[in-house]
Order: sequence, then C-alpha cells, then structure tokens
Amino acid sequence: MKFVLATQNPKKKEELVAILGDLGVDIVTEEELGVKIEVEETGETFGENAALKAKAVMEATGLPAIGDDSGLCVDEMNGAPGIYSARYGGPGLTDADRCALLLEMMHGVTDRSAHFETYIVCAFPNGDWFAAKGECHGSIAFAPIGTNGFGYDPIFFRTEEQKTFAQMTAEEKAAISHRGNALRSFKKKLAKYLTEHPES
Ligand code: ITT
Repeated sequence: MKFVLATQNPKKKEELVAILGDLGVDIVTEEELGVKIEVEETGETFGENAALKAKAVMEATGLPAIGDDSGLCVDEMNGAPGIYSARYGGPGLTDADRCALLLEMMHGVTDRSAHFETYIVCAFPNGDWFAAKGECHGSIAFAPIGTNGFGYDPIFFRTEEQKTFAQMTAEEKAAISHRGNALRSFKKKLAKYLTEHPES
C-alpha cells in the first residue's frame, strides 16, 4: 500500500521509512508526487493540526496520507509554546533565538518541567483514520547545551540520561523521544490496520 507523507521536510520521510520499513509499505513525499499542498494549521491541538494535514493531502492526492504535528509544552507557561512552537516569538527568528527567548521567559522560574508531544494521523480515502501519540518528559535547562538535533533540543534536559536532546545522537534521541514513541505506537496501529484490511 502506498502512503503519502504530508510534509515538506524530507528528514521526516527517512525517519518514517527507518521505523515502518519492514511493514512493506511504500512511502512517498508530496514532492515525489509533484504536489505541494499548503495546509493552514488552524487547529487548537496537535491532533487537530495533524488531522488537517493528513486529510488535506489525502483529498488532494487520493492516497492514504500521514500527517504529524509536534511541539514543546512548558508546565509553568500553561503548555506554551505548544502548537505555536515553530512560530514562537514571530517570524524571522532562528532556532537559537527561540531557545534564548524561552530561557528569558523562564528566568527565575524554579518549576522547569516540560514535555514534547507528537501526534500522527493517518487518513484513508474510504473515510477510515487512526491516530497515534507520543510524549517525552523533561525540563528546561538554564542554558543551551549541545549541538545535535534542531529546534528546542539544546534546552530540553532529560534527568534520566543527564543530557539535553542536543547532546544525544539521533539514535539515542529516537529511542526515548516524543516522535520515536509516536512512531512506534503508529507502527503497531498501522500493522493492525493492514492485517484487518488485507485487500488494501
Ligand atoms: P512540518 O513542515 O512537517 O509541519 P515542523 O518543523 O512544523 O514541520 P513539527 O510539527 O514536528 O515540525 O514541529 C514543530 C516545532 O516544534 C518545530 O519547528 C520545533 O520548534 C519544535 N520541535 C518539534 N519536535 C522537536 C524536537 O524533536 N526537538 C526540538 N524541537 C522540536
């Protein structure tokens, strides 16, 4: 079965293929299909935004589509930046600027608990759909540490590993990350769907 991945980010395909590869599914990107579907992320939750992306791409291509949405939620900031993680602080900021801004907002805050969240939604042309969620809990560091990864990785500290995400290798991070957890849950649900729908 062929699935289209609702993203402009080619790294997301590599990650998905690495985890889903042995299910024998064929994953193509919008770019590989020669389409570019602009989806306005108007949802109020990660799940709603992931579903909006999956549904729009499924409708435009006629193929089952996979959409995802992630972000960082800080307890002391009532879950912000949350669904606004990519645009936190407004346009024109770099990842490093956004980390610096968040650290500024957390100045003097003692409860630094935070978590990353990912939702993945798969939408089928026959109306079927399912969703998977993954979380990873940690805390906001007092300064950026490490150079790996992207986004808020340098300021997301894990007590268990005594490292920020940016100090981990891609494999170390994937074993515990929100996206890794969501992908592993997604894989189980997809395998079940494929068993129950052998004709597809
Ligand atoms: P799409 O084009 O696929 O929507 P995106 O960059 O918006 O790509 P996500 O929805 O996965 O990707 O993530 C939204 C933002 O949340 C992202 O720009 C980062 O700022 C932050 N983020 C998500 N996952 C992260 C991670 O593993 N490490 C650091 N920051 C992350």
